[in-house]
Amino acid sequence: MRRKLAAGNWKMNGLGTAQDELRAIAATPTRQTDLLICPPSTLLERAAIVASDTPLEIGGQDCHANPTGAHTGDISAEMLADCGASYVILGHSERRTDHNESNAQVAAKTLAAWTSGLTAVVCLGESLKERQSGQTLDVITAQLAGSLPDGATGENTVVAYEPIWAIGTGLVPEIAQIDEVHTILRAELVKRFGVMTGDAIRLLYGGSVKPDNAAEIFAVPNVDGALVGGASLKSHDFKAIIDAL
Ligand code: G2H
Repeated sequence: MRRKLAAGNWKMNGLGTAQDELRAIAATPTRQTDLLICPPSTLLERAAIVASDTPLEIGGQDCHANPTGAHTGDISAEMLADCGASYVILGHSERRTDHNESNAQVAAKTLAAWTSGLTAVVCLGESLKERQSGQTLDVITAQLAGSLPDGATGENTVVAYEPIWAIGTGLVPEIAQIDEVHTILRAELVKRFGVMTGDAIRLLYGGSVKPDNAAEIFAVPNVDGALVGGASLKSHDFKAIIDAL
């Protein structure tokens, strides 16, 4: 039985005052649900202090594939772990677009995350053009195959399906479209990693998840939670999404 995961991706948002929102999120009663917030790296250490002795886990939003070195502005998986992170988001479409990240680079970063004991939240999703031209399933299966190294398990990996056209737009795929993609992703995971492992890897949906659409999305059988952007910045909204899980 896969545990549900409510994950917040704060992207490039959050100053010191955001600790109040974190405190409120950390105090949410969770039952069967794991809670994760990925703040900007400037807030990681403070977030880890707020989260200590609570069910809230903290994660990074990216890491370098190397453990150390001359890479100005980058952060290694080991540094994230040193700050108190236990997860890292990798291959988010904003990184694939803004920083030209390839599937191979995402796979290398995923290996680095595992080496440092972090759980990788590996993101994938099709563009609107790919959706409209009927390429969605080919695109997401290729991204899954290329972005996940051998050795993925239910402990070290979470996969997040985020259609690019649904990110921050308020647009959400039809439930049948989410179901179709998650069913294919589950089948691909089982085919590659075997039934036990393929069934254990959690599949999140991401892209304009809000309190008013969360319950319907979470009712899809292979949706094990959500990767939430805008609606994770306000504890009131994020709590409503957690409650829908
Ligand atoms: C998709 C999501 C968080 P939002 O990027 O990963 O953002 O919920 O704002 O669409």
